[in-house]
Amino acid sequence: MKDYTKMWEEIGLNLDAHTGLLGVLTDAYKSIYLSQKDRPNGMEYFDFVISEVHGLRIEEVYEAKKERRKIVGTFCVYVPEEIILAADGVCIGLCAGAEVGSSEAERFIPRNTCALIKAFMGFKLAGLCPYVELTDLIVGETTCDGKKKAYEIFNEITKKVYVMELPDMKSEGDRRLWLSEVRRFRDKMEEVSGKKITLEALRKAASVVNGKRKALQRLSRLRSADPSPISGLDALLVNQIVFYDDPVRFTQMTNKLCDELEDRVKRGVGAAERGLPRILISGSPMAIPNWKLHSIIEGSGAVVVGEESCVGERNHRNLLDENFSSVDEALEKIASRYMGINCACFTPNTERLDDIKSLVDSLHADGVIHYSLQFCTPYMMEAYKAERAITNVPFMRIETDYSMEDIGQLKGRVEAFIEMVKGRA
Ligand code: BJ8
Repeated sequence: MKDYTKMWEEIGLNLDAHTGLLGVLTDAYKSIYLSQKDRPNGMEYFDFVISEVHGLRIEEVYEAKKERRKIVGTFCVYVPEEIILAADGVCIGLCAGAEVGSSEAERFIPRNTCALIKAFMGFKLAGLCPYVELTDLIVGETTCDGKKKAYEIFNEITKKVYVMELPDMKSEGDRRLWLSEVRRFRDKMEEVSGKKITLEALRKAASVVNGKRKALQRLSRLRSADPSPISGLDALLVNQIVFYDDPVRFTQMTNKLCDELEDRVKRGVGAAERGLPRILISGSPMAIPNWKLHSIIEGSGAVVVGEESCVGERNHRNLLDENFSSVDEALEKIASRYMGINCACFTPNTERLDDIKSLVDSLHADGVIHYSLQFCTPYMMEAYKAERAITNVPFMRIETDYSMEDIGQLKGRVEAFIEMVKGRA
């Protein structure tokens, strides 16, 4: 790997801690990812992206910043990427998937906060996220209470946070509120970038972002085959990388991977044997490098065939209707597309239960593991309804965090669950 020390210094990272973090990440990647057998060749690109996660991509974003493009960081799939791209911005999902800087974070937020919030605070406070340092704007949202309140503190620390108000329900009034928030965000992006968002720019952005979604939908459909042509770990990685890779290149490389997977499906070639128990994971998002649950499940003789999660289906399930002929109409379509994301922060949220059921059917899942990050109240609570909704296949709830302390206990539970799934076959 090229020496990026000078760039990291310029960006203001904590160099020693950062080197340590990259070392841990590289070791984890080798043992979890590179040890897998029968991986598609198309994963080489994604391996490369990971090897350059704090290198080449940072360099690209840094270059974009020097060219005066605005760098916008996000933590939620509710933030409309199309508006950021239409203002010639770069949209980046910020680091939030590893147990980093927890003690620093706990000086500002309670110990019993979900790992994702603790991580985004921790990455910043420990000087370990190059992306957050490069941002001109960080866009938060009023989803769960933890995020809402954490953004207030995050703004004190970074002075760059802008919050979109997401309603709790989906009535007509709520939809109007959300549309007004989408318009306000358009105004904000125009102000930050100094560029007018035009119809033409929105059309182009819509096509780029839909391109990514279509490629991911294709990947998702291919996982319905038995044997699955790709491991759950690899598919998860693609769904994580979409949040920070260059969008056009990402789409090309994901489609190339899918071409190869299509061929594998035709030839009956899989990343795992035919007939292995097929598991759908549903619940809280798994930000990179959170590979914990997939690695336990796939190390226990099953294959993960889908993620009903924001790092997964909820991110790409709905396309934006590109049939608009004015900026205002585009904003209406954007608002309505994003309102169709069924996050547990909404009440009631029966649509999510329908999504889980439909994924069990379309992906031919033999079991559902409901995954909640500890202290993630929306998903921990909604697990009750999800369990009652899924009546045709076994269902198990798991609550965990990013630490490795409970690995032994989780393995025991997952193995017992997989045995039960096999027993029903
Ligand atoms: S649309 S799931 S990305 S809010 S894990 S911080 S919910 S306590 S991340 Fe999410 Fe947007 Fe919803 Fe998706 Fe809170 Fe839960 Fe933590 Fe969470």
